[in-house]
Amino acid sequence: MIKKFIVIGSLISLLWGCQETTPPPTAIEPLPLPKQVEWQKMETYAFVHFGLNTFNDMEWGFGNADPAIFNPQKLDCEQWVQTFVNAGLTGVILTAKHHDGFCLWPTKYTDYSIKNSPWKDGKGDVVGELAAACKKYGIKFAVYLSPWDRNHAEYGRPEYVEYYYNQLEELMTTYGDVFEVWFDGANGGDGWYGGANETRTIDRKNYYNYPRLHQLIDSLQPQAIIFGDGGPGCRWVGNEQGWANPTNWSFLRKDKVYPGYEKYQELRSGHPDGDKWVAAECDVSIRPGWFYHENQDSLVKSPETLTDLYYRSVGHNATLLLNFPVNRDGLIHPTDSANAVNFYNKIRKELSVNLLKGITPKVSDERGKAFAATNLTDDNYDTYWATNDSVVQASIEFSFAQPQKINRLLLQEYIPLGQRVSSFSVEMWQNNQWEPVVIDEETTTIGYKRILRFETINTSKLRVVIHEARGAALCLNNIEAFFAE
Ligand code: FUL
Repeated sequence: MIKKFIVIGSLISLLWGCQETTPPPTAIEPLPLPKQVEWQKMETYAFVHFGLNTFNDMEWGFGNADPAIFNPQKLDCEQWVQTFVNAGLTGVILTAKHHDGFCLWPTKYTDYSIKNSPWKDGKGDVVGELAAACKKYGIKFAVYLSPWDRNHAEYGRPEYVEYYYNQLEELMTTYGDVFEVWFDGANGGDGWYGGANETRTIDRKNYYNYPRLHQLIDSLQPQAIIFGDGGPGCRWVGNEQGWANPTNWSFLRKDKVYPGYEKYQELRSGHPDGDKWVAAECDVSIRPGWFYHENQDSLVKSPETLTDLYYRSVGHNATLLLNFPVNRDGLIHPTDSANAVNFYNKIRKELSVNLLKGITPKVSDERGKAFAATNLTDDNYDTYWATNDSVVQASIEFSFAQPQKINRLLLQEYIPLGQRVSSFSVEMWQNNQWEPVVIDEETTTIGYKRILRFETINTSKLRVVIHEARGAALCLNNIEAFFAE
């Protein structure tokens, strides 16, 4: 008898052991680098446009404005950063140099900088002050260094490219870690160019020797994500309004998308057959302009508009880069801070009580204990539910003790193993049967994060049905549902 128990016992532990060692699903390329996953988790972060344009009431300075006009009386980078922290923004990207060529740090490579402004008698450093404020308040810091330079006499010639590399190197070695480096796509055209006052066009694909630039950044700041129209770290989303398409793959086709690429559809949706991982970043200004203009004080985006953009950026598998035009005093205008903070509070309120927390969903397939359905609701990013190989259609069903009002659903794929889902739907239990939840956008991709908004339903059961996916198995790490009043 005892022997029998021992045999059964060892059989059980053998089976248990087998389950424990079920290997994870094979990763499906293209894959994000670990730093791209960390970057995407930042979700919302700030942009700051500030410089001579602020004092000239312009968007694109010609490159000939006198540095003497740069004289903010109350500049306080801590005020900016406190606003960002209160608005839930996890980092900030500063226009260290915009197209007019004026530098917000005392670079040794040109006189066209704050060194020659009256601000702090030419001894100030906006880049340094902002980097220090970010450190103090615990958010990340990054820079925008415009490739186009309408001030520089050599712009368009090889000499300017060397100058540009020197500036970049200076920034990358003086101010500590940056999380991103932003390369703008607007390049070449008319400008001051040291007095030549003419139009200069460049070959946008080759002039800057981007591969060399990328190597420089990788060697000095290996954790930094490089932004560009075609990446390589993250991509422009093809509009400056702060939204991505609901169908949004984090892939692009290698070498097909380059600075100045004009197929916006591909930037907005990625490419399902892309072979490199370049997730989208949605940039938008809280005001109509990127730079401060007093006549836009009444045109600051409302918390409601920003909330809508959040759902269409972060909720569409992208990040949201929200710009603050710092004013002539050197401060973020009170309306901008109030709206940004109220936006954050609104999002937090809408997504505060996760109705699925701790519920173990009933799933149609499960890869074994390490990949159990409980991983979908355990609040741990790195545990995920997975299906067995060759199972890409599955249902995930949640039952509630009492009917629940629901109007938001948040889904996440475990992207370290790739982005897979290409079609899914949501259903509710109504009149003793499953009925579709009406969602007025495509339910195709999920990616790092997808958030759906829909008319309030009242149901005792909710299920997500996955119809199609790339690769041989499904890997989702999180599902949440909310009722936003
Ligand atoms: C654009 C620039 O031309 C704008 O001035 C702004 O910096 C925006 C973020 O990118 O391409």
